[in-house]
Amino acid sequence: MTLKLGVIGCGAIGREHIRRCSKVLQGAEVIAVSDINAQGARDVVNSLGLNAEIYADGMDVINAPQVDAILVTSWDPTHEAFTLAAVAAGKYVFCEKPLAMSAEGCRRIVDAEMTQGKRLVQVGFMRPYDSGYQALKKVIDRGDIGELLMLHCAHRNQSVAENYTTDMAITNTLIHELDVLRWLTDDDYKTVQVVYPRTTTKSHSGLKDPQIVLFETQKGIRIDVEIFVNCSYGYDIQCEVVGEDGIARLPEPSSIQLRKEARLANTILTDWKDRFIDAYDVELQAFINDVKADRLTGPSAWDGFAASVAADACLRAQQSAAIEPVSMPPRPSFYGN
Ligand code: NAI
Ligand code: ISE
Repeated sequence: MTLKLGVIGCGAIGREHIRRCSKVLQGAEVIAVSDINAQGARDVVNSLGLNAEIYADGMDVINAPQVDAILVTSWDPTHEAFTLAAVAAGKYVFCEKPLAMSAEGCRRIVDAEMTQGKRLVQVGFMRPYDSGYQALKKVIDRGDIGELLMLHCAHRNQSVAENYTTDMAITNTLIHELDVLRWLTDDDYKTVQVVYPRTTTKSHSGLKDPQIVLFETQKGIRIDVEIFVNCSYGYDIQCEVVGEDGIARLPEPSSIQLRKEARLANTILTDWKDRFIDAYDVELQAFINDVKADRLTGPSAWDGFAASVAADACLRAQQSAAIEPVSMPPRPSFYGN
């Protein structure tokens, strides 16, 4: 059976996910789309030659009886309402990060899902599907570098739009690290502090950029994450894990090495779409396969909640300049151990 998908949000990642579900992946077709920018929705349907109905309201996509499962790829603040509606309709939903704008919002989704009695939500945290992060995790889990002591990480975007604000560095960007670093270290955050170096002249007014976020985990691992969203030179994700027996680094994306004019050069990617292109394919193929098997295994609503608990503490730390506690409640047995 072909899984019939409805997609809410036809912007940058919406178009990418619609393309991959329609042209690259197996077992699904996009039969319904919606965007508050109706022209954007029409453009994606026409450019891909899809036979998909265009709805004015995302809620109508969710409630359309012919739609089996939902992808939420609209702006961050809309995620909670669409995901709650999909869960209430008993439909599987893949929701892009962040799951909601606060831990409280994520908790409402967790509670709604538990009331339904089965996992219905997968969050679009794609890094655990990236081959580089998987290799790094394998090295850590095998004990090759011994007990973990420190992680040094960076999330750099070439530039961001004028509407990107200082708090979005946490809720929209760092949220990827908040998820993947919990997964890598198999640990939860205990405290967080945010410090600001001088701001780059390439930032727009009102955006403090870069920022450094400093964590201590429950096991006492220290993590520093640089978020630098106007770094100019490229899209660059770094992660170095320091253990007591050695150091492991996230591999660089492969690129041709060029020797020319007395220089040795590698290309640095500039766009998140290219950096994680394979990981997005794998995560959505896993979602499609899992929905067809009637059980989800990817990043859960609880993972979305855990990342948002840490994000809330980071937001407090941005304001207070103090070391803020991160209080993570115990995981319900519903979400496994
Ligand atoms: P975008 O601004 O390019 O696209 C968002 C689209 O959502 C726009 O076309 C907008 O008109 C539409 N929209 C907003 N509210 C809506 C509503 N109520 N109903 C229907 N459509 C609505 O943004 P982009 O970059 O595509 O991001 C979309 C979401 O995906 C964000 O939540 C973002 O955090 C997430 N994202 C995730 C990435 C990842 O690496 N996993 C990468 C980029 C974005
Ligand atoms: C964007 O929404 C993403 O999710 C990208 O992966 C991230 O690098 C970027 O900072 C966000 O704005």
